[in-house]
Amino acid sequence: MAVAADGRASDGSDKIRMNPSATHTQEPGQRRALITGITGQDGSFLAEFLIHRGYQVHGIVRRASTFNTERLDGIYADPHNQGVRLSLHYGDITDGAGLRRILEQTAPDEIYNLAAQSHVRVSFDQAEYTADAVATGTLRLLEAVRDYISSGRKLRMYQAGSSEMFGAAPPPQNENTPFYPRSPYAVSKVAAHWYAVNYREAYGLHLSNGLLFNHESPRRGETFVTRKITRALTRIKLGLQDNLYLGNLEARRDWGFAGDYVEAMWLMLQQPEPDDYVIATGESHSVREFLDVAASHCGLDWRKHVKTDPRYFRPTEVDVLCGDASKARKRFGWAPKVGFSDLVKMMVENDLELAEQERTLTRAGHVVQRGASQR
Ligand code: NAP
Ligand code: G4F
Repeated sequence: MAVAADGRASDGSDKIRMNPSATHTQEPGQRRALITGITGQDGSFLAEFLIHRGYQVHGIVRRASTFNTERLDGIYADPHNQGVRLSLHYGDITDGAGLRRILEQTAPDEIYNLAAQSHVRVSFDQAEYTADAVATGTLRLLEAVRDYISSGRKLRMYQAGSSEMFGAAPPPQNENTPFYPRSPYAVSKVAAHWYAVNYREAYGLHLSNGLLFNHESPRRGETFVTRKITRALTRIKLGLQDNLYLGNLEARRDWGFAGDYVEAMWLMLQQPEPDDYVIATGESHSVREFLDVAASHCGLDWRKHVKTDPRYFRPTEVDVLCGDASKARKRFGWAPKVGFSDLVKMMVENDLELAEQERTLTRAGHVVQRGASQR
């Protein structure tokens, strides 16, 4: 059962508009944003950020047999109420006709293309689908946007690029570093990047590519390594699990806080000219170091609990990512606010609270369902 922002229980079916134009509410002069991938970590932070700035936010949600709007519960409001600022629309980045229809119906001033099969390891198992969603999905959206602006309508677009595109290129990586992708996901993001550059040059689109390094939060999917670690160590601390199975502990990533990174997406679209920007903290840490800091917050020795499972190794790994975001700092003053240690602490504290809830329910005899796999 999903719970709406007002605490009201909802079966969720009324959250997503089948015909958005029928219930469209718009204040005069209010800016409109359309977000693909709104149900993901970044989509939920971005939607909150834009609503806070007075935007009318429209989000594309793909149909699933289970709830996939939990991250939006904090900002969801009943669409029948007046002045509702968040509208959700069924759609899929693999369905071009649907994307066109939503574009026409929502008439956004800004589009943020965040939809993706975003898991690097999974992209080796689902390479064709990853390319369809990440590369061709971006192309579908660009084609819809191209036709939309051809009648003189204005629109700005953000394309979610990734530090994975730099792959094996040595650090520090900046906007001039050549791409050397190491996974089907990264190759697809490189393709999406170049589609975006081509459409910007060919059709005069105000489109900026963000080259974002890893960014995390308590809303991070539980199969990415940071959240997998904080979920597992906090459960181990409370006696709910014994071991944590991981892959390569030596990989280094430039980890920032997702809340800081969505502001950079917005800032890119507020610039007079479109461009491409690296967004990163400039600090790199290994998975092993992440374990050290998370375990020290939990008062645990992780070496007693962490075991290696070769399933989590990748056929080709990205060893070191460390970004140089000086262009974004100079152009629009962006800098990360949350540092590595505070980020880990924030995630551990959140997951400790979840583990405590789970332990309380378990002790009371309830069966607690855990959604995430250990992937
Ligand atoms: P995420 O949590 O995995 O969210 C991905 C979003 O895309 C979800 O809303 C997901 O919907 C949606 N999606 C997946 N397949 C779709 C499809 N076929 N049609 C429509 N929507 C689809 O990812 P994130 O961490 O928020 O990242 C946002 C974007 O930034 C992604 O493009 C990612 O590749 C990129 N990126 C992320 C990072 C990072 O460190 N987080 C760094 C660089 C770039 P469901 O909820 O239904 O699955
Ligand atoms: O947390 P990860 O799965 O993130 P990865 O591969 O860096 O990708 C994330 O960041 C990208 C930006 O650079 C995004 F574009 C992408 O969408 C995604 O958000 O893995 C981080 C590192 C890897 O080197 C991996 O091999 O952690 C290592 N690792 C070790 N054990 C593990 C595990 N990763 C996962 N997911 N699970 C493990 O058990």
